[in-house]
Amino acid sequence: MATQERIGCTALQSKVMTADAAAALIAPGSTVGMSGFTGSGYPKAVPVALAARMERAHAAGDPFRIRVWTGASTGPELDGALARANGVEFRLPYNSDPIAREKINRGEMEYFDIHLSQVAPMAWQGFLGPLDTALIEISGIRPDGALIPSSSVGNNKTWLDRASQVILEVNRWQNPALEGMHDIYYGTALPPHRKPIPLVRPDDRIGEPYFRVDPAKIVAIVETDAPDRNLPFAAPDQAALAIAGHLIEFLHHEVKKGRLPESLLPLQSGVGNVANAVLTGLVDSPFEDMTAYTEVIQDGMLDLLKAGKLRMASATAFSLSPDAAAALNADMESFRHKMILRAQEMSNHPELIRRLGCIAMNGLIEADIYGNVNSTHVMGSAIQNGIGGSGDFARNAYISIFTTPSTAKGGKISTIVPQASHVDHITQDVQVIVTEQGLADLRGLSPKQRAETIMANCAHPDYRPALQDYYRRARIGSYGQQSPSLPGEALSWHQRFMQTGSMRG
Ligand code: 0RQ
Repeated sequence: MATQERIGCTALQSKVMTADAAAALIAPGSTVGMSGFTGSGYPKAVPVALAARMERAHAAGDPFRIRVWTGASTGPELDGALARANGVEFRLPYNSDPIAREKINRGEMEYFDIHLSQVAPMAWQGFLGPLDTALIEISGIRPDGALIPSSSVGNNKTWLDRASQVILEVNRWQNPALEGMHDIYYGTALPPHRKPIPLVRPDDRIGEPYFRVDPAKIVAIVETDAPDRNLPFAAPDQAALAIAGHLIEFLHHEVKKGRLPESLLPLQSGVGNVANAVLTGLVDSPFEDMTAYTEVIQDGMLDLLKAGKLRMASATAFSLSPDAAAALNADMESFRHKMILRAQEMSNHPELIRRLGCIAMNGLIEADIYGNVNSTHVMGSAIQNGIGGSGDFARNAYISIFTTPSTAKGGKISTIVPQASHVDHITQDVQVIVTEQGLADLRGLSPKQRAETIMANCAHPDYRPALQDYYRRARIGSYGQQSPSLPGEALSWHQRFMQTGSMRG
């Protein structure tokens, strides 16, 4: 009975099997394209069964590892389980799973970290190799065989098109009212056949609500009933509230100057607690009729939708705390027409971000005094998560904003440093930096003007004198005076941290 409810296509009902039986169809050494984006819509049963199979194989002396492609981060039942089983030889893109992170940083897993908008086009270009299996969570199958997406879209369309075989997880936990919320655009192509994408407002629907799939490729369907797993957001601390305050004041100022309309421009908000605090802060702002063209809909976006401040939100996935996910599920009908989920190559498309004029707001690990931003590597060599969509948005946004507390690790690290130990976003892609200390509007400034503004407005007072001392000496001793630097000394702050556990020395 339940099977017929969610799997409307009778011809496909004979493909229903257990997760163990489906996992047995995945070959060692093969490449699997998984659904999943920030803890939403990832397969929850087959990866666990596959991990158990890998552990049995390893115990018997048979190496069993696969290559994993996803949308972005997933959940513990996928990245955590496979990494724990030592079952991933290669992974792309964005990862936030702590076990996988540890394996990557120990050199036991290869990790290809790319802009999220580029994953699907690169898969089509072919240099990543063939895709053997698509393992995709959906919320149902229609009588005509079309697939109803679940709580993330990610790269699912591409995996379904490219894979030799398809395994589906039909998750009954996903709300049936998700049907109709998605917009799957089938008009993409590789050059020289690319055409302009006909989307001019965040609200535009340009595709269809379902995934197409060749039914002959479906080798297994597994039924599940398991929740998405995203972590709860921490209540915003003083630093997050101060950052939100500075940022909202800046947006006011831009409206007053006539550089932004009163409804602002489509918002993009990155991951994490600070990003969520900024969104929550906008609930009490005077801005009305706002829109979001972003990657993920997090708790703060729901608050804005509920408050009627946000007219609509376009994204590729939900990234909701368990409480917010339950609230959304309980009230899906009233939210449904205000949200659109698209493939990540659309939600993050440079052409669309540039056309719409998004206001991009992303977190960082460290920024240097010139405004080069490191979003990914701790001490220049250990991956934290990945570049995610931050580059897609930062380079193409109308205003590119980065937010961070001015210190990390209880004050032992200054997030403003003489030279970034790794650069993801060059100075040209970084227009505004905000810490709890203040905001640096870097637009139209030369490198030296940027350095003075960042040190004065963003650095923590405990580190400001040392930064200013370094800069003063660089103004004298540097080889050139466009971006004064003392290369021998610039990374000494990181060395000091690695030797003593603090940048203070
Ligand atoms: O680690 O929890 O072990 O202490 O980094 O830092 O302060 O909790 O900040 O959650 O906002 O994440 C850049 C990682 C910030 C995130 C980053 C340590 C810090 C802590 C997290 P602990 P916070 P956030 C679109 C946008 C790239 C992808 C992106 C990110 C941990 O924003 O992944 O922008 N961005 N996507 O202690 C050493 C420093 C540090 C540091 C912070 N300078 N040195 N450790 N940490 N600064 C969305 C998607 O793409 C899906």
